[in-house]
Amino acid sequence: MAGNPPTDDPIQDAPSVTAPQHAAAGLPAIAHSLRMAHEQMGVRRTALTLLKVNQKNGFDCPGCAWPEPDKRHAAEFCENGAKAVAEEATLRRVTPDFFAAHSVADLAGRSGYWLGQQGRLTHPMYLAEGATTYEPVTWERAFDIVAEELQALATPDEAVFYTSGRTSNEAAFLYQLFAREFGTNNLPDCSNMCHESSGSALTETIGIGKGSVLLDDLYKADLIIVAGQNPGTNHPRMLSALEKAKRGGTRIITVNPLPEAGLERFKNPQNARGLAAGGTALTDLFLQIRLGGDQALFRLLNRLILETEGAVDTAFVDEHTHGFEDFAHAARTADWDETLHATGLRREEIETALRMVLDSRRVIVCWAMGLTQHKHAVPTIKEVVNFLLLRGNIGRPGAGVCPVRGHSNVQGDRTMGIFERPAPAFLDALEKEFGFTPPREHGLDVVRAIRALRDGQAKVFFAMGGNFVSATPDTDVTEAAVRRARLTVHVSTKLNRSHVITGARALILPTLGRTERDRQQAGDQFVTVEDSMGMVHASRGRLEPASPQLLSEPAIVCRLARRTLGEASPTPWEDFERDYATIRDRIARVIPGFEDFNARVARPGGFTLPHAPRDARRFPTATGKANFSATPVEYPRVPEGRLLLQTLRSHDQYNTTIYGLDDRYRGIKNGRRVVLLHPDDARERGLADGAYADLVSEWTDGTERRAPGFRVVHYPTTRGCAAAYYPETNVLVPLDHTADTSNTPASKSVVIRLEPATASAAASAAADSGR
Ligand SMILES: Nc1nc2c(c(=O)[nH]1)N[C@H]1C(S)=C(S)[C@@H](COP(=O)(O)OP(=O)(O)OC[C@H]3O[C@@H](n4cnc5c(=O)[nH]c(N)nc54)[C@H](O)[C@@H]3O)O[C@H]1N2
Ligand SMILES: Nc1nc2c(c(=O)[nH]1)N[C@H]1C(S)=C(S)[C@@H](COP(=O)(O)OP(=O)(O)OC[C@H]3O[C@@H](n4cnc5c(=O)[nH]c(N)nc54)[C@H](O)[C@@H]3O)O[C@H]1N2
Ligand SMILES: [Mo]
Repeated sequence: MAGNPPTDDPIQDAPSVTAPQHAAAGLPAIAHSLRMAHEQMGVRRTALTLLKVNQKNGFDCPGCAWPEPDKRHAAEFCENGAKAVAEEATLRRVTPDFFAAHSVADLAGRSGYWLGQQGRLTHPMYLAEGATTYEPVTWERAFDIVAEELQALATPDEAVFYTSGRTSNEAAFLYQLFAREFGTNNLPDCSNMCHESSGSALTETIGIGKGSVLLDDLYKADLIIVAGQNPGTNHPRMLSALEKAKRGGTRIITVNPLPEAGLERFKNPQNARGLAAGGTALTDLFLQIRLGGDQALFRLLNRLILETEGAVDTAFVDEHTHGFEDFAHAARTADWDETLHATGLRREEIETALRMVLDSRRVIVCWAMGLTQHKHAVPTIKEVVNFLLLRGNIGRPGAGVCPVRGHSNVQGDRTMGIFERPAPAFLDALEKEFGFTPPREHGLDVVRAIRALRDGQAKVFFAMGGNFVSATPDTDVTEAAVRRARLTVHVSTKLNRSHVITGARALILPTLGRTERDRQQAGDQFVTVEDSMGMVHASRGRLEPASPQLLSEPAIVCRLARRTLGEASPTPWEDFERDYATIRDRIARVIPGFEDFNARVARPGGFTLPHAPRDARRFPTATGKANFSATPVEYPRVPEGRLLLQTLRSHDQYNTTIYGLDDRYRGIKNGRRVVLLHPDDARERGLADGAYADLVSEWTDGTERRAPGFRVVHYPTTRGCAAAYYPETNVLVPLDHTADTSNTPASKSVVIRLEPATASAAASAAADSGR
């Protein structure tokens, strides 16, 4: 039997702390994932479900976007993939009775953890204007309400259509088609908060906003640099790939303010070496950088490469690149002392790294949120590209850029046109295929959408998945903004805070998850996804849906489109709902690389999308070459007595979904309101390990934001750099604190001061439990 959801809430946030671990996975990971799976699904369903994850005839893990190896294990999942599956395949249910028993105000006082643990949504629910509880509603009435509000808008640009990254290619393609036929490019997505900076930097420099390596390249690399990423928690299957690379002789440099256990040593639960013996040490060189110091680090490496006789691949630079001279001048004149100070490293460490780079013919740089969520994230990633271009490390085996994506189909959603700034060629193709005129003006990204809601310029907020109010910055501002909407609509699998911070009217539309059977008139359907390396493959759910009322995401879009656009729409929405193969036929005609989509995706394992720099050293940029960038080095300046805070994930969460209250590898148990501080930074402030402090962020306009009652943990982080979990700390991130160009919230670089706690930890957890 599965266990019951927790009844006590506000949660007792009472963290207990032991020393951080130095290895990830191993037997405890298996035990932990099975325990969580059994709690949610019971024993039988656990066995049935987990064996289907990431198999060629199974479903794509709803966890991360890391690709599957060609030769699969019987259990091709990881501890955190198992938790993601258990969350979705849980036997717990949120029924109309549940909503009758809990008013919206009651639910708004609960923690995100408690809300998520209540189980799967079973019925479409409606909150009428002025009502205090959600009531069940028919699908027909629900679509009428949305259509009514959309048609009442002064312009289509008063609607916002948000997407989270789990949505399949088919659903995403239909959703953007609907939004554009309706008349707006307001298609913000979670990518705006995630790898937007990577997309911006890569498009400008190599001509395509995606990574240039395949899984096999990792095994061929001489050196892999993992910067700003914690794969032990967020991409655990990447550790198997790094282990395999290591055993073939690859060396690894890790760049991170925190010593992350998974990168130190990996005990692969899929082999005897990992289970019985000590596992594999992964990192050869750990560069414990200051937050935001990565551009400076790569600039110094670049300067040293330029100063080393014969180190530059001049043949590649001459033939394939543009802007070398300007860049080389900027790098050669980089001020050593200041740039070194920005990294927080010693010169010897950088020289050691340089020797490893010069010893390596093939180099890959992997990165995630530690690089993308800074004010100068785009120049930072451009400097990484400079570094790779210098030695010809793009467009040959074992070398390249590897931005490691988050959500399992976030990359595919972009490919399908979920983007507020679509390329003209994409809109031309839509116009030609579907015979309507898509809007050309750029739409709103996440931060701009919040401003538009705040200022009354957006009135209908529709979300295809995700948890908008908890994932976005500046919680108080964002919640107030969303409350100004006429209508908020969420297509969701599980209850979350965005369902209870509503516009005047609100709808919850419950949908199928990846694990579930999707039956339509033409028979059982599958959907497709694209992983972080541009591989497209099918995903087929097998479980009976959580409730007979659920509609699939494609069906929801098709019905809403028919109801809203009416007879005038030239699009065969009914056919699309009946048979998803007809959607793929259209995708094949609109999106390059998807030719013959249905036939190619039927092959086991799917197919790889073309990538000009990777495949042919062709760079589809404005200059027709790969562009060097000569941007000035930036780094966060921290006023006297202040610290820089990064907001990150614990081991027991999936973004805003909290699986549990432990962060095992970091030695934290039973609580999330912790702040990790360097012991000297803590002592200077008179804060013993176990003391409680408020985090107060200071913004340039003089405003302050407070997150009360965090337990201080003395932790081996870089001096001056603190860390605490998101989403609890989103209240501290100002809406206007974003990356240049990409407009991504700079969630890894928030200036804070610490103050002795104003209330006891339990009281502040309770006060703040709604987050
Ligand atoms: N289990 C699980 N899996 C997930 C997710 C999840 O929440 N849970 N989320 C998914 C999503 S959407 C995403 S985007 C990814 C996120 O994957 P990650 O990017 O690994 O996630 P974060 O926890 O934000 O970790 C950021 C890492 O960068 C480091 N870092 C922070 N700032 C800096 C810096 O300035 N420089 C350097 N060099 N390092 C820095 C931090 O110490 C930390 O190790 O994971 C995906 N997979
Ligand atoms: N401070 C700070 N803020 C951050 C970050 C950070 O590092 N620090 N990270 C940012 C990043 S990288 C990201 S990607 C965003 C994440 O932002 P989002 O993608 O908006 O948030 P999630 O928590 O992933 O969304 C979880 C919800 O998705 C719904 N869901 C799950 N599966 C499905 C499905 O199959 N279909 C549908 N329709 N719904 C589903 C469930 O209802 C669940 O409650 O947060 C960002 N915010
Ligand atoms: Mo993400």
